[in-house]
Amino acid sequence: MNKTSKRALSLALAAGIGFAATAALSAETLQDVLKRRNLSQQDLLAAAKTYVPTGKRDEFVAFSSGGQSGQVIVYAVPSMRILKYIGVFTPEPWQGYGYDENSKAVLAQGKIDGKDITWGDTHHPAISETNGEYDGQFLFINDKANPRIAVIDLRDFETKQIVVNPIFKSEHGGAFVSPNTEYIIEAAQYAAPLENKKFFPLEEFNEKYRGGVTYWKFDRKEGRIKPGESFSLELPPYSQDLSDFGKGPSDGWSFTNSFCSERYVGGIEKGRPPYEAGCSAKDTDYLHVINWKKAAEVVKAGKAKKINGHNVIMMDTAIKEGILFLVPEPKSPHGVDVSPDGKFMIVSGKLDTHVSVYSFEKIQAAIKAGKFESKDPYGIPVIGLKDAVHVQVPLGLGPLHTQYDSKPCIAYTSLYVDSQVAKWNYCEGKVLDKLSVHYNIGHLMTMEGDSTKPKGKYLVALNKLAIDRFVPVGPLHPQNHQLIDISNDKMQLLYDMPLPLGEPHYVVAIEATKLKPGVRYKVGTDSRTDKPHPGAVRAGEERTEKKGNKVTVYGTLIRSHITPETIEADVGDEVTIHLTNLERAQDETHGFTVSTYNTHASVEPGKTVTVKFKADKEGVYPYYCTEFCSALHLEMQGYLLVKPKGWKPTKTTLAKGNYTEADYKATVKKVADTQAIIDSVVAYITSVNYKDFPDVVAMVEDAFDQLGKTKGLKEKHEAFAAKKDWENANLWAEQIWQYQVKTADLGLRAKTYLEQNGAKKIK
Ligand code: K7E
Ligand code: CUA
Repeated sequence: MNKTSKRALSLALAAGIGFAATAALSAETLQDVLKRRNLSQQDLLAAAKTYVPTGKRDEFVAFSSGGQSGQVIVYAVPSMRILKYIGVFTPEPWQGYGYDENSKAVLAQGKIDGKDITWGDTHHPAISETNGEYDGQFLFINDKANPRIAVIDLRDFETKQIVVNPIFKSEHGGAFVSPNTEYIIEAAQYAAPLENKKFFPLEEFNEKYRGGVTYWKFDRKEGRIKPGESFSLELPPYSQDLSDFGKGPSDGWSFTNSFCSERYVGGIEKGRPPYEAGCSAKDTDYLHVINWKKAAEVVKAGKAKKINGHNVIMMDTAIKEGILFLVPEPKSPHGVDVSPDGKFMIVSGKLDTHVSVYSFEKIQAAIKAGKFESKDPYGIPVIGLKDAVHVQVPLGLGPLHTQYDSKPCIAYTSLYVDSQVAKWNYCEGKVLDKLSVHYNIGHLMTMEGDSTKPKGKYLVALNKLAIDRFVPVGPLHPQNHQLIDISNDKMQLLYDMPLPLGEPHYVVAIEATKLKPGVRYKVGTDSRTDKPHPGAVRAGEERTEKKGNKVTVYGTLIRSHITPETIEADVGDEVTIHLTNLERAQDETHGFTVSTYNTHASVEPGKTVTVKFKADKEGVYPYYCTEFCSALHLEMQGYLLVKPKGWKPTKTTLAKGNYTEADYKATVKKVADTQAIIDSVVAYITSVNYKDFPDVVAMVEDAFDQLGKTKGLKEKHEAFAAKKDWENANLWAEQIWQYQVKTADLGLRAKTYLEQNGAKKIK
């Protein structure tokens, strides 16, 4: 019997209720539940494999692309509980993303030709790597529609940077990182002229339209991409698809597959066969094999051309320098995935039943021997398929993407048309197991499954269609992420998770223990630049300045008040409000909004955020804290007073509350009673080994911090009482009580925590 049930028992006994009676009242056996809910033993097993009881945590954290939502979705494996949405390319009100000035500055980096682009088609997230292993420091994600890439810092899960690709009009083959995150790769999809705002008719497609691949230089120390040190390769106008970096023996090389090497231009409305026919007519397309380390040297040697201010290695240079090769791949391929040991590249043919396993060793041997079967129309040497392939394996209909197991040679490939996952051995070319999924799987993901050290255990199938899996919610269905147990020979389907926020193309998962996010910022930090915020102030330094038609507020937030509580402006003024959250306690976030001015800030402990607007409407506008932060959260409020031109006050005093001496005395008694409760809680906490619990130590610190704010208030209310000013005397005494309530709240939370986590008496 554990402690809690022992305690429950003793309470029950104390209350005079027999144990048997309690059991009869509450207990339904496992068998009863299985029967009532119509569950099988297999269901029970699946539930046991995914259930994470309260107080326990998941083993892996998954970062899913948010598809058309332009965001990232964070969920946990195996419970499949959603933990967070991260605003990336799209404004996200909860985080104030796009509603405060600091995050607006990040979104503004994603403007193209001066235009705001407030959505994104996110496809492939990538976690930063050290020696080919996930290190949990940064996350990158691409926007296919408007060729951009974003950097998210995993210390606070916030988007820090958006960079626009200077030469592409679309971008599908990113983000994938090199084994030490020196570069992030991004490949174009729809060929277009590389020079901005250049028009060429489709008749000049073969000559003037181009594809390409971009290598973004990442500065890990600064946590930002360096556009000036980044470069691209001009590629033929094939539809470059996905990419992957080599590792181990293939480190220094990258691989980008392609489709529509037919270079077909459609025109169904003019009676031409459509793109889908013209782009899949040939039996093979091309895998691009690129020596990126040498390409970086070619750029350093000044052999790149500047296009739109960006370094581009032109195809003829790439051919001359020996950094670009092609290998045929069957048929309308999708996905290229390098094996954990870096020896093989696996490519699926969407319209073929095979996957092709390319051998890096064979590719290198052909390059060294100068053994090419032909050249493509642009003069790029083509290595023969048989000179590059290790094995081709028939897996099923519509193979797309491949992920790896912790066991050597074991891979999992998604079969779109078959709606299955195939488990197979890529060294020997043998199919081992197949499992049906629901329905039409796109990507799939194993734990750290594209790193050098996959963790095995679980696989998530990212199904494009859900059809009948969930309670219907109208014609637009959620996506279905299915969790699969891969720890045994046979795969077992465990769980269906609806993902109702866009089409997540890809997801990556990392061991939860590798993530080390903070719980607070250094006081006064601009979280979007990671630098001190110029508008930050400490307690007691709050002020409002007015210069001409500019009102600037340097304010603070702490349970449960906003300083200042009134902001005055004349109509037409530009109002800038800097707010610093002075809390140090974990999870004590305050929000801020002003009625009808379309602003919102999420101000986590230590953060400073700015909201700014033109007070162009005279009137009275409440502002308030938007996070339920404390018992008196609803009172965390103030007024923005926008005065009409030439307005003069006629009444100069505020209404009084008519408090009496009796009210004052009642409040003073309430304060004394509450102090007695606090004292008893403190006595308990200090009687046990609370210092062994860091979370409790933080709560105790915070509690004393709250209590410390009552300093001087007793003298204040007593001085007003001596003058018989019962209003001020009573309200200042009430303020003491407010701090006491917060102290008691924290103290009780700490006490409960200690009781539930086995604190021991020390005296
Ligand atoms: Cu949907 Cu990776 Cu964009 Cu395949 S891609 S499914
Ligand atoms: Cu602060 Cu609600």
